[in-house]
Amino acid sequence: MPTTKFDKESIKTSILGKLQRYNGRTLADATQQQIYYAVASTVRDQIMQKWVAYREQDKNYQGKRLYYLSVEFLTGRSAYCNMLNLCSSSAYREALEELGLDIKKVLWEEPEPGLGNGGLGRLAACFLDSLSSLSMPAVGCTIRYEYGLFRQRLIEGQQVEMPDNWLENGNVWEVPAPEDTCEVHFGGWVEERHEDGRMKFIHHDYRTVEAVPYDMPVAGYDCETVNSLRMWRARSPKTLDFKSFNSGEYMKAMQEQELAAVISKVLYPEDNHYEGKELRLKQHYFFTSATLQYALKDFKRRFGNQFHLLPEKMTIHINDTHPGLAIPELMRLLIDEEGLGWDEASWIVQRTIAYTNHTVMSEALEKWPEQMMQNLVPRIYMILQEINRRVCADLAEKYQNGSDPRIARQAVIAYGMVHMANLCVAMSYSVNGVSQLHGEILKKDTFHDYYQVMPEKFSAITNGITHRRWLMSCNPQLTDLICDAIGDQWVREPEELKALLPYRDDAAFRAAFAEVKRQNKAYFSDVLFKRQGMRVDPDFMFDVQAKRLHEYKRQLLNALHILVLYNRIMDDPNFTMQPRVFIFGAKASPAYYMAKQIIRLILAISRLIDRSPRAKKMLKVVFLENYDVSGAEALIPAADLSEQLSTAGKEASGTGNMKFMMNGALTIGTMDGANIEIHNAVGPDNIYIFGMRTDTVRDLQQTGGYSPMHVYETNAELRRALTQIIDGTLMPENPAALQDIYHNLLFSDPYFVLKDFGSYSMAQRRTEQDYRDQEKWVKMAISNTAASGFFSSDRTIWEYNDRIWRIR
Ligand code: 26W
Repeated sequence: MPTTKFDKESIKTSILGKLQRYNGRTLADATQQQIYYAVASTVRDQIMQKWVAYREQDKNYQGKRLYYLSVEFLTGRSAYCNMLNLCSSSAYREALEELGLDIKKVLWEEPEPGLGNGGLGRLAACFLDSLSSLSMPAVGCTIRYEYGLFRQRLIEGQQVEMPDNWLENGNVWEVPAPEDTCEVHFGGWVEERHEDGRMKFIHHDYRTVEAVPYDMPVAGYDCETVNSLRMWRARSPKTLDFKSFNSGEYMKAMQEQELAAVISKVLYPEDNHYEGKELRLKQHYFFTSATLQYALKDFKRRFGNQFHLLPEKMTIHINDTHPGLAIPELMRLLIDEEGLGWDEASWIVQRTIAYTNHTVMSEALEKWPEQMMQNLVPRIYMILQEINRRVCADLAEKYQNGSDPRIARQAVIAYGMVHMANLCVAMSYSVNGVSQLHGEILKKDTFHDYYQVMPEKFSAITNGITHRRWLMSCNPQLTDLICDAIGDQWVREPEELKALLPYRDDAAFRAAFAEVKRQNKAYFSDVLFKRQGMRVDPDFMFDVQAKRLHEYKRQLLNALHILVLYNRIMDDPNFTMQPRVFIFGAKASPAYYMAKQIIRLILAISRLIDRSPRAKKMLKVVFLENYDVSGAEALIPAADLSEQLSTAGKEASGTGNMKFMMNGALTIGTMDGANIEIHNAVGPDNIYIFGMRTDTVRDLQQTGGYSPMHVYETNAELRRALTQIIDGTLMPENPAALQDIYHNLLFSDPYFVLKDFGSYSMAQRRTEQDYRDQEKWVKMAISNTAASGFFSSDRTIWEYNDRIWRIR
């Protein structure tokens, strides 16, 4: 490992100095929080030093810059990863130890920014870490939500949401950049005027919201690059905009002023489910407009009015369609503010914007009512109309038929709705899926019509995760073990982890590998105790499903299988099994009724098992409350088995699957998303694949030939488990409480839970047998870690750069 650049003595001195200056305290008198703040501030000092130098050099940068726009950046805590990337983590460890402090305890004080729901937001955070570590000039752009994703509590067997006031005690990592404050305009109306031989568009009576940027430094690993995550906060203008309001509307103006700040108040908790809330559209336009104004300002500083250079000097990458208004906004800025013509502006936009799709779930595709768009952003709406007119005209010409049904399917505006995905596909130069299968589905299904007319835009780039956070930072013992065995080349070239493969056959290495896993289990148990006063036995097998709660992810398959195991134990006094704890981590969207019911079911199963002295010797169900990045960092290194159960064709990629395999967990999963690529990387002997394949699912869906009742009638164990959902076994006090789950499975089962149950259950039998053979199991686990290098987001970022961005 690269040696530390900051010695422990100076670290100690600066920590004590900060406590004295900030708090007027000695170490002995300081609270844990004050200590955290002092420690983090010393790390920040180091980053600031680099940041200043990097920015200085960046002033003369003439190359391309990437703007990565995402409505979510789920960064997780920063302190430890920053130490790691500054190559000071061991110096800090030692320094804190010598001060009598436990580094883990101190860093536990850092509030976690929960500025994301799940996969999409966490991916953005991994990408930023890789971009900096690979020294690519990039800016992450998002909203500085005052409240992140809700905190989940489990009360009386149900999820309860609490506000996440993460900024309560300040945020050490952010630096405001008031000089880049800009205005975003909403509402009003647009005057069209002929002037100097061209059309001019003048926006009147708009409401102004100020966008104030806060930057978080993102230091690359052992390099000089420090990129920024720019988070925009909404603020009311300090003075009333008297030009926009006539005096009679003073009170109304005051009220609207109040409303401005609401825009960056809270992150929407929906994942893979779209609701057409106006405030959400405001959020999207707010941060997109602010970002593009800033990007254009930077471009003009570097290249003046040479707008034809724009595609060469910046890429605006939009993370799903949420920042898709970047397209009309860039048109607006170029036409209305810079005086370009439509054709010129559109030429630029179509070479500057790149789009990644992250889901094929139809209920997640964004569609905004035309009327809402027109009221909220009238000029943007006009541009969308013109884009739509031209897109449809082009298609009519291509199809040689103005009423070809494909035109309506591909239109940007149709049946009163603005279709964001169509806008993004039509106007960006690149459209990519996030795994190979997902890329194929986009071409075959989701964007089939577009693929026929512009195939060159489409590609697939398999997601990745930063091995710096998801191995080196969360699993330091395994990191040390790997380095002892194969050196540290893999740190820079993660695919070199494959050098571990021969160590499968080294008994001493296997023992050490198993010992690390055991310690991680014990550590997780401590964390669980700290978080919710529970413990788990590290001698149990850890079987983990951690991800957002969604029917397509099929936590139900797992839950029903646990019930079946419970019945086997209770029915047969001679039945034994390898003791196993099933650990769930999952937040349900507050308005997603079925997802919340599934949480109730899992908690009821947990209680049922705990009531039986015999069952609980072999079986336990733990629901990790408030699953977040920190929870994942403790849980994933402790997992033996990783549950990746989505209905084939539904999970675009998955990234949790990659984190588990990297930390030596085996996967039980369907041939879906990146599971397929994990299967290819580790080989069929090191993974448990079950269930229908995509084509079978599609056939069944299309023919409507699936009958869950038929499965119910033919599988007695499953029938019994299903009956227990409603017969009072699970909910003695309220047997009808979970009946909707029962009915949904029996009479609809849109995600084929019952259909795949038999196959899943057989695969679980194989995990049981293999786990009993510890030698075999550990060999398989090592193979997984050894094959995980491909899933580093460094590889993903190289691919984006190679095929889409071409930054350097
Ligand atoms: C507008 C409501 C909404 C909110 C979030 C719709 C869709 C989303 C996200 C696109 C959902 C999401 O996080 N998708 C996940 O993206 C990951 C990163 O690419 C993939 O690994 C997951 O498979 C995919 O579900």
